[in-house]
Amino acid sequence: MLIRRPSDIRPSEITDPALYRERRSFITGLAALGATALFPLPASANTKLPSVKNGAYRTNSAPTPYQDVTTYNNFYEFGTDKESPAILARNFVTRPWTVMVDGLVKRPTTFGIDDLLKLPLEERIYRLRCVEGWSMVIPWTGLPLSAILKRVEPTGSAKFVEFTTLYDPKRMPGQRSSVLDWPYVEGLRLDEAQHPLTLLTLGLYGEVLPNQNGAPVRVVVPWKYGFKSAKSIVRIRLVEKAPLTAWMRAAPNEYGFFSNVNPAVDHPRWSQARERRIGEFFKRATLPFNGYGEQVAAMYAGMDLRKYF
Ligand SMILES: Nc1nc2c(c(=O)[nH]1)N[C@H]1C(S)=C(S)[C@@H](COP(=O)(O)O)O[C@H]1N2
Ligand SMILES: [Mo]
Repeated sequence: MLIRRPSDIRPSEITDPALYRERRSFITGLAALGATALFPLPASANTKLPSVKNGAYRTNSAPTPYQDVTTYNNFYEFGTDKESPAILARNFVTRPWTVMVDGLVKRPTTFGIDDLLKLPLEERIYRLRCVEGWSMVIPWTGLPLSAILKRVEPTGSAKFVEFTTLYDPKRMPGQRSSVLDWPYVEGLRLDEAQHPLTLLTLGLYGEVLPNQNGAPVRVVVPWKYGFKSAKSIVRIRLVEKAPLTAWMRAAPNEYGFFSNVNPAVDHPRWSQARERRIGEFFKRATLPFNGYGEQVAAMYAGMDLRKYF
């Protein structure tokens, strides 16, 4: 494999899933005592996913408990309330699965999911801030999207990247409702897609992605509102013009193409100044670019971020 690990990762930093599992076995213990109603368990334990910890991407905050990460979700293909995805995606089958990377590239390639899983993966702790005002801190496993983009060789006319979620109403019951114009489409400017923070994500908490979190593969773009991080993607297309995203189609005055986390620009129906970290009681101030400004602000130099919201 030609993709190399960044040189700053030492082998001693290999993830120890036992650390994460301690808490889960505690919960399992409680379940055995009859506390299942308080701590509903996932239907089955997911497969471990080996990775190397990339210490360059961590935070002082404790990760959001696995239980919250996997039971409080936005995934409209499996219902519009936060609890539905964990229930309705339980039996979602993610094999076989391919991701087609095409459009304005020299080498269009279809990646099989099991080949992606064999690449050298990293674990990075990212905060994810939902446009609705909550946030989580999650240890994600994946690889920089830039590594995949490099392999397909974007042509000079490629300016944007479009992500498309699977469309299959038989398997995704939420798609039988017209709450969105399916399939779910998202997009990034090419430089954003190539930014080292943008993670093609295959797992969390040292396991393959739970279905409700976008199995088997999604993107995570931590300086943007959560909806930019499209789940269960089947196609990544390099294009010349900014893709028309599912949310812009649904409500163009509420959701812009960029959707960088910005406490100074309110959503038309609510303030974006504060957020509730799931598991915490008090709200906290939302940071520009979700706290990743040092890494990403330069990409927007000179842009009016009120206009390009
Ligand atoms: N295909 C698809 N991707 C999606 C969504 C969706 O409804 N469909 N919801 C988005 C929103 S609004 C958020 S906040 C995040 C939530 O990711 P999580 O459930 O893993 O925390 O997924 C995003 N990706
Ligand atoms: Mo969201």
